[in-house]
Formats: sequence, structure tokens, C-alpha cells
Amino acid sequence: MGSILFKTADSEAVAFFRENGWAVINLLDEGQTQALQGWVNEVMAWRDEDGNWLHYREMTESGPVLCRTENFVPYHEGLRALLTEGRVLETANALLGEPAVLYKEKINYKAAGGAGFAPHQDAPAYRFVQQHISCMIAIDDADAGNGCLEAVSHRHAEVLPMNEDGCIRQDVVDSMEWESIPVPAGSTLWFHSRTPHRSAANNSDRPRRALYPTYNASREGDLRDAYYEQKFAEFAASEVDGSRVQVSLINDFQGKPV
Ligand SMILES: O=C(O)CCC(=O)C(=O)O
Repeated sequence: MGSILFKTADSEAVAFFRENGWAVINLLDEGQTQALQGWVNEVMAWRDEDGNWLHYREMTESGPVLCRTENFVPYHEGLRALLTEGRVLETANALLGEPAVLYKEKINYKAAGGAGFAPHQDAPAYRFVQQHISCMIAIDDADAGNGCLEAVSHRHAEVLPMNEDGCIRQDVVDSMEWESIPVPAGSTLWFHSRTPHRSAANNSDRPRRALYPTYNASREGDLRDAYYEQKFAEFAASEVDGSRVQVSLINDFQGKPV
């Protein structure tokens, strides 16, 4: 199935999302996309020691590079407004079918040579909430060449059997039909927290940066602070696997540590 680029979260987009577990919606115009690219450049230049944001790095053939930043909304007005007001939040409300609130946010940078993500569902990594939805806002064009997301349609009803990393068991991965979902810069790919997804390494010479806000139903509470507290506590208590960078509460990221 080729992906349809919806212009807004209208009833057709909502129906597509409910049926497939994902939908691509073009939310930002050219000016907003350029502003987003500028804001992300600012975040990339932040020094680790100047705030409570979290930068993560991975080793590539050209040396250490940023692979993720999270917890940046308290420190960046433009990004805070983008993720907590206006069209992005309205789309989360429409697709979730009820008012939503920001649960967490991250930027995955996937620089040239950056690693991919093993097949997984997000729901097992999310504590405290039942109803959540994630969004990939493409900062650069994402396509099969630079490691765009791949997803499986119609498989968001349940949590699938997992391996010891909290990722989808190989026999289940092999039994499903995976589809690459290219997303042009400024467009958004919305996906259910149980939609199976993965991505390849970036084997091109172009970056594939993407911003990922996750929202939960606001009737379940404003849990963003609780999420980060729990995540840092679990990271501190977990045994470090020295072969990969730990960026998540499941071991989906394939990046090599610096
Ligand atoms: O950015 C990607 O390529 C995959 C993102 C993802 O699945 C994740 O961060 O859990």
C-alpha cells in the first residue's frame, strides 16, 4: 500500500489511522519547517552541562555523533509551543479521539552512518498510561535511503510476543508485512503505541533527523514529569549492556556506544 499524504486530521485521516495504526499528515508549511530545522540546530548545539536535557551519542565510522536528545521542551519555547499547542496537539486529540497531553518528547538524529531500531512496539516502554499515540515529525526528508520508519498495518490491537530486549520476537517479525513509510520534511507520521515499527541504519550521506512527541489521554493525567523520573530511576538501576547505547526502556536502538 502506498502511503497517502493527508492535509489535515479530517475524518478520512482518522479512519485511515484507526484502520491501519498509522497515518501521514502534512502539518507544517515551508516557513514552519525551516523554523523547526533552525530550532533543532539550536538544541544540537546545547552543551550537556548547561541543563537537564539529555543528549545521547553513538559511535559511527566518522566518530561519535549525537543520536538522541530528550526532555528539551522545558528549555525551548518554540519547540514547546509546537508540541503543546496548535495543529500538532489538535491532531493528537483527533487521532486519539479525546483530549491529549504531552507525555514525552525526543529527537532522533540518525546522522549519516547512524544506527537503526529493531522491530518493536512502543507500548511496553510506556509506564502509567493505557491510551497513547506517537508522532514522527520529519525534520529532514526521511526515505528508504536514510532509514525512514517501516511499519506493519492492522497490527495495533495487542502487544505482540517479545524477546529478551523487549522487541518483537523474530518469528513474529518474519510473519508480518513491513512497509517503508517515507515522510517529507515538515510532514508527520502518526502511529499507535502498539503499531509494530522499525528502521534501518542511515546508509546515505544525508541526516535523517526526526522529532517524536508522544501524547497520552489527558484523563489519565499529566505524567510527563513522572515518566522522566521513572525512566532515569530505571536507567540507574539497570545493568549496562556495553555493546549498545541505551536510549530507551526497551533495547530497540542498535547504536554502538562511544
Ligand atoms: O527514529 C527511528 O528511526 C526509529 C524511532 C523509534 O522507533 C524509537 O525511537 O523508538
